[in-house]
Amino acid sequence: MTDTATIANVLGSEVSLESLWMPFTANRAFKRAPRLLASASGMYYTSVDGRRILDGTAGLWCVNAGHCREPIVRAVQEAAATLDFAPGFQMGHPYSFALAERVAAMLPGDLDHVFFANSGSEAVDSALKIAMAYFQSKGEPKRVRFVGRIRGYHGVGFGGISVGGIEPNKRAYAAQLLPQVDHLPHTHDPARNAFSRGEPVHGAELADALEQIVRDRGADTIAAVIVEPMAGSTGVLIPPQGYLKRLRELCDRHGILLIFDEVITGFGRLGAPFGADYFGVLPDLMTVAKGLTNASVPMGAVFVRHGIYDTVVNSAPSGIELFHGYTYSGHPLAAAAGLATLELYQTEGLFDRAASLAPYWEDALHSLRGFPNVIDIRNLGLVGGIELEPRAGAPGTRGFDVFVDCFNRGALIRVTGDIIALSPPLIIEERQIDELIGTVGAAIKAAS
Ligand code: PXG
Repeated sequence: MTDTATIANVLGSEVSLESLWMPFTANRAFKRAPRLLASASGMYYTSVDGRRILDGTAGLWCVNAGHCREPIVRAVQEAAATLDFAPGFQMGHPYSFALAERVAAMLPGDLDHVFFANSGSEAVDSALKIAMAYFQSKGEPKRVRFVGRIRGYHGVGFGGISVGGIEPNKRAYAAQLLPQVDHLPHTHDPARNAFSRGEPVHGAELADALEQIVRDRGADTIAAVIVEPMAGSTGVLIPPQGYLKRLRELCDRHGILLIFDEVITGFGRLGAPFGADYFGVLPDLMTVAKGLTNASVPMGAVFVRHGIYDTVVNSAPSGIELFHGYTYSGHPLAAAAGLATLELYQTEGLFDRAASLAPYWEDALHSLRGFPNVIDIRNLGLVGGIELEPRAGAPGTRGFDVFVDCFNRGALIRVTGDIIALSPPLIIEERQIDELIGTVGAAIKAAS
C-alpha cells in the first residue's frame, strides 16, 4: 500500500493511481503529484481539474492534425461497428490494403511496399528483420551487422535498443542486446553550431565514421545503417548540412542498406511529407508510426523499396516468404484511422502549412536567446529544441522544473534532461506560437 492519491475519473468513480505501472515515468513522484489529462480538442488538452493546456508537443510528437478531429473519430467509429478485427495471417480485409495503397502513393522514389506493425518499436524490429531477410534472399547471408548512432532512439524492442544509442535505456539489458552492432558518433556539436537556424553548417564529415566501421568489420558483414533523419527524443539533434547525403553515398558505395527511422519526422513534422523528402535523400527502408494515424489508434509501418520486396518475396520458394508479423498488423480500426488521417492532411494542406509557419516558428523560438541559462536553440520545420545549462550537481532538474511549471501555466512541453523539445500540432496558429513561447520563456526565467 502507498499513500497514492485517488482521482475522480471521467466515468465519475474514484480511481486509485496505484495499480498502473507507468512507462518511462518516475512512478513514485508522479503518483504523489499527478498531472492528468481528461480530454482534448484541436490544439488543447483539458486537465482533470478543468484547465486548458496548450499542446506544444502534439502529444508525444504524434497528433499532427490536432486532437479529436471529427473525420478521424468518425472513421474509427464506423470501422469499429463494421469490422472490429480480421486476421491478417493468410487472410485480409480492405482497410489495410487501402491504407497501404494510399500511403505508398505519397512515398518518395520507389518506396512502394508497406509492412504494418503497431508502434514505432515494432516497426524498427520489423525493418531490421527485413534487412536481414533481404540479404539472405540476395545470397549475401554474411551481411547481418547493424550500425546505429549514439543518441539515436529507435524504440524499446531488443533490436531497437541495440541499435539505439541511449545508455540508460540499455543498461539493465546490456547482457542480452544484439551482439553485432556498431554506432556512429552523434552530430550534436554546440561548440561549432550553437544557435543555428535550420540545418547546422558543421559536421557532415561525421558520416565518414562509417568508413572506419567498414574497415574494421568488412562491408560484406554489414546489413544496414539506421538513423533518425533528425534525432528527436534525445533533444532535437538536427543533421548538419550534407550529412545525410554523405551517409547515403557511403552506404551505396558499400552495398549497405540505409534505414531512416521517421517515427517523428514522418507525416509533415518538417514541413514535407517525410524527412526523406525534406533532405532529398532516399532511404531503402523507412519506419513510421505516430502521425500515420494521428495517434488515434496505435499503428506503425515499414516502407520498403520495390527491389527489396521483390527480392524477398519473389526469390522465396512457394509458401510464406517472411517469417514475421503481428496479430494486429493492419488492424481495421488503425487502418481506417490512417486513411482518414491522410485524407485530412491532404485536404487541409497541413504539410505545406507546417512549411509556411516554419519561419515564424523559428523567429519565435530564437527570441528566447539571451534568456537565463539558454545555451542553445535549434529548429527545423515545426520542431524546436532549447538547451539549458544544467544546474551544478543536479542535471535534469532545471529542465524538469520548466516542464512542470509550463504545465501549471497551461502549456504541455517535453523535456529530455535539460533540453526542451517543442513539436506542436501542425494546425497551430501564430498567436498560439506566441502563447507557447511566452509560457516557455516565463518558465525558463522562473527556473533560473
Ligand atoms: N523511433 C523513433 C525515432 C521514435 O521517436 C520510436 C522509434 C518508438 O516508437 P513507439 O511507438 O514504440 O514508442 C520512437 C518513439 C520523446 C518521446 O519524448 C519519443 C518517442 C516516444 C516517447 C517519447 O521524445 N518516440
